[in-house]
Amino acid sequence: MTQIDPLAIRQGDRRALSRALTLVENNHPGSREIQAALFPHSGKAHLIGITGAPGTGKSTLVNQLAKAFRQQEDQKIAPKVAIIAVDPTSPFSGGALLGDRIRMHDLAGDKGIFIRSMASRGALGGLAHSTAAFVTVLDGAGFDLILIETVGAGQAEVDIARLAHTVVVVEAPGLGDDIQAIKAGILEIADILVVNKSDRPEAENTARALQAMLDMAHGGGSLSSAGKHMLRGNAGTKTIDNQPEHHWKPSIHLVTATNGDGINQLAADIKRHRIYLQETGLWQVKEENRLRRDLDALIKDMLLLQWQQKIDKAWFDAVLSDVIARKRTPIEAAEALI
Ligand SMILES: Nc1nc2c(ncn2[C@@H]2O[C@H](COP(=O)(O)OP(=O)(O)O)[C@@H](O)[C@H]2O)c(=O)[nH]1
Ligand SMILES: [Mg+2]
Repeated sequence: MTQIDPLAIRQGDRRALSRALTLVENNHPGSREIQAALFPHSGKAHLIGITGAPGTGKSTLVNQLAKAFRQQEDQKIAPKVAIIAVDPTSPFSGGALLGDRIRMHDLAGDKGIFIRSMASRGALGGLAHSTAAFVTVLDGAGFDLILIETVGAGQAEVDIARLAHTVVVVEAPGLGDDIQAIKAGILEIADILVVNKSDRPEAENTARALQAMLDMAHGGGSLSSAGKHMLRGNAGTKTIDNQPEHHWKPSIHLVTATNGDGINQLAADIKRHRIYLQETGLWQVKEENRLRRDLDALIKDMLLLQWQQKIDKAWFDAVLSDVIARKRTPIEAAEALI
């Protein structure tokens, strides 16, 4: 096994970082050491989940957001931005999709942006688990913002979204019955909603339909369609100086990822959400919940593994046969086996 120096990773050695992520992705034993070395330095990054149906423009948007975060005017030092593109459909293990290759090229000139695709294939312990491990490494490596792009389809993606401090759900007009395609579950986890492709005429309708769904879900609020940047009520215009809001109201942003329209406002809103979380103490709560879930999941995995190693295979098969023959209920069987 090749040694990777965690210090080199912390000092910005991109090659070392890439290799570390490959070890993590393959669940290589060497990845444990790296995670252990970087974990104490993690817990600082703002984790931002970007989720939505394929083709809504997530990758294009993430690209633009990364650039916007690097260039925001109210900061002395440009933050370091990492992008994790989780693609459950990608057959290329660890490799980049064509589109991702193109955007890697696009962002290649900026050493403050690191981008990495992750395919689900070969991910031991599930996609959410590998994504969490990726996040630990990138966070510990000193990235200030970590954008996690994931297709908003199933439970795994919801789990990934739960990793994030801020969840951005992306919609776009003209993808069939798009509003119907948004499951209530995904709306529930959205901190910020984006209607991308606002260069298309149907975008306003998509935003309006989304707003109606939001109003049903959250109650109250009014639709303000002034300009391309729609915000629900006045939540977006309020500054969070000494009066933290206790209820975050998701706002809807109309953006055009291809030309950057609305991206700066979106970036600012994401930042505003981070401040909101920190000022209300929710940041810490989320952090604790996330680590607790991680720990629970690991304990479950480990206990199951230990138990599987001890159990008499023939006995297990006999009990399973009883269940199949409907002679025992699964609960009775599990109790007997444990
Ligand atoms: N018209 C228009 N097309 C866009 C916009 N953003 C992305 N696209 C296009 O939509 C397609 C899918 O984009 P991509 O970022 O790969 O979507 P993803 O599957 O959600 O990651 C590409 O052809 C993009 O060029 C936009 O704002 N307006
Ligand atoms: Mg994509």
